[in-house]
Amino acid sequence: MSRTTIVRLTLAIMLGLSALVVAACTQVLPERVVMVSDPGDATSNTESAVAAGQQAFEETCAVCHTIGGGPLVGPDLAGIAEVQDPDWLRQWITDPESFAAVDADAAEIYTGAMPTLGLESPVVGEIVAYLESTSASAPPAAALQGPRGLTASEFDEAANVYFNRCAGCHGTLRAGATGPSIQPERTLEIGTAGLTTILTNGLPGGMPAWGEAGILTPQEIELMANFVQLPPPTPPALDLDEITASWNLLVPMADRPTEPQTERDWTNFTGIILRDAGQVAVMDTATHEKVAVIDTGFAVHILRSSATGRYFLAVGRDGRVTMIDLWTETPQIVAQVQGCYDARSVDGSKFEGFEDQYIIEGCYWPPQYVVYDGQTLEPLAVHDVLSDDIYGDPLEEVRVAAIVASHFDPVWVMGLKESGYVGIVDYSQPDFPMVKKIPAELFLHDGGWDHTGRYFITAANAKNKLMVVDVKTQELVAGVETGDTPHPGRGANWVDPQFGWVYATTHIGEGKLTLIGADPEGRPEHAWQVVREVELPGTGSLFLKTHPESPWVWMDTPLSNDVEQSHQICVYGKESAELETCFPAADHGRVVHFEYDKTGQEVWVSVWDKEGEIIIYDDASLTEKLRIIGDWLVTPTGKFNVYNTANDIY
Ligand code: DHE
Repeated sequence: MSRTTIVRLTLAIMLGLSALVVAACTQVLPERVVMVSDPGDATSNTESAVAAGQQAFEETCAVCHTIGGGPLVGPDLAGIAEVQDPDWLRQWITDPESFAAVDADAAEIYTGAMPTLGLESPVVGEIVAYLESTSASAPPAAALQGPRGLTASEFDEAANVYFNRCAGCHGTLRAGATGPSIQPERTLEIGTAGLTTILTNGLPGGMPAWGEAGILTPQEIELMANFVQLPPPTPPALDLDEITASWNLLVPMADRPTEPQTERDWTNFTGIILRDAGQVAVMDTATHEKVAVIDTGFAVHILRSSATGRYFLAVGRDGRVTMIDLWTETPQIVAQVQGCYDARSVDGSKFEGFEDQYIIEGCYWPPQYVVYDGQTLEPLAVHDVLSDDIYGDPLEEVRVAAIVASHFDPVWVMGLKESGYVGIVDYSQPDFPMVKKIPAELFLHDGGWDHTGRYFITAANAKNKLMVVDVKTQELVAGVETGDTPHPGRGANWVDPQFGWVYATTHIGEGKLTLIGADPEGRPEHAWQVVREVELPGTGSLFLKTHPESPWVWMDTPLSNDVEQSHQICVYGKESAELETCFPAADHGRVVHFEYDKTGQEVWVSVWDKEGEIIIYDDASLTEKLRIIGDWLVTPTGKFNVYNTANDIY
């Protein structure tokens, strides 16, 4: 095999690999890296150009590449100019995507992982000059700098930052899922300097620019660059006795009202998560009035409504479940419990005869689910979910992702992220066992029901697919490739004029709304296949939402690299089957997540910011009705209407 072929193959493999491992992470994304440099005599291969090119390389390219230090996210580029001429390199570095469209060599290695960095032409020239000065046979660059020892308090501080900022994407044990594995085998290869650059500037594909965004200080970045090269601490287990010890029944059943004490239509209340305040605001949706702001604890992630709608169930990233009673004159907490150290999902029992009887919490850590009494949150059972993945690879961490409650069977259905199984828990059986594990795909994240409530549709982020599970037969029926990192939230269901019932998702990694056929009985020829793809301006979409009474589908792009796009809302017309409009909804924060009122006439959207807002739109005319602002609206994210959430209307 010629050296050219070897280098090309290495490039192809490494870039392909990086596309996989640099999966998107649903938090703050880096701004595009733009080099600021004095162009000087840039195009000539002079010493000063080489020196400037080396500096530019270290500031920009060294995030993914080394010269003589071995592959990182991308290949080792020592001597690359011996196989690709300078003009080729210049075009590749300037705009790899456009170049791949016209050049066969570039097309062969282009996977989308190499970003367009927005470098000015003289800077590109300097980098090429530097690459030309390197040689494949040159002695390797200085050895990578490994981690320094951390004091016990530094280690604890780093573990805390890791939990808050990193664990959601990279996993508690750092084995990766939404983001790549960052266990020492990999991080030691990158070294302290490379990790510092990555943590500061982010990576294309979703790694946030923690430093650039001002979220982590340089000291914290230094700490984290060292911490992630050391073995991860072993997180503790949490057994039923410990969970029971955390249980706090604030209002026993005997002291609760037997009928609603409020004059308001509590079935139309909307709960708003005030993420960084650790609070939930309960709104009277009909009057737009704030009814209560309730302290629920650290970084509340989602709310779900119990089957009757009487209780809001909040789950925080500290694994705490909070039960809020909406029948009291003012909504109030009636019970709290901590079943996990880290969690994202909670739901109630919804099958007839079991309404409000049980509650399930899915843990990110430890790998387990916990079942509680549906009125008091008394812990009843805890079950381990750790297993090999669907391909037989052993795992040390399996996180419970989305959970949905069936309306037709006494079961909860859950995505088991790292293992790729969909688990079915039967709550009509003693001890609430997982009765079935259906192999689906890696790594399962969010999802919801189809329009009939028979099929659970969930995103397998790492494979760019929606997986469809028939909960009636307890079988996987399809895996549909939809685009780069589908993120449906709970998804959206409606009748398409040509294809009948469809289910839809937007994507984190590309600007696209994808509709799949979802009527296997009426339209089997389209079932579980992509029937429409609609281009959206901007990547980084997290949520879409519709309502049976609405002609529209609302979509956000809060994680777009483009600040303007992170402020926008896009609306798709169900009847026209076209993108109706995209418009800026705010001039600050990130515009995220939609919820309808009970009747489907209003849409509420959050401006996720310290100075947060809730914007209320008239759905029919797409016009703004009201903008709620106030000191109490700190980082509003998800919103959950009682009626829509209890009845799975989306
Ligand atoms: Fe979420 C749903 C996990 C980041 C807001 N989020 C979910 C679900 C999971 C999940 C598993 C499905 C729960 C269910 O249906 O039972 N989210 C994660 C993560 O692991 C991730 C990527 C990183 C993390 O560390 O948390 C993440 N999520 C975010 C955000 O950055 C958001 C925008 C704000 C936040 O709270 O951090 C966010 N996630 C939400 C919301 C939902 C959600 C609002 C519920 C959507 C719905 O309509 O039901």
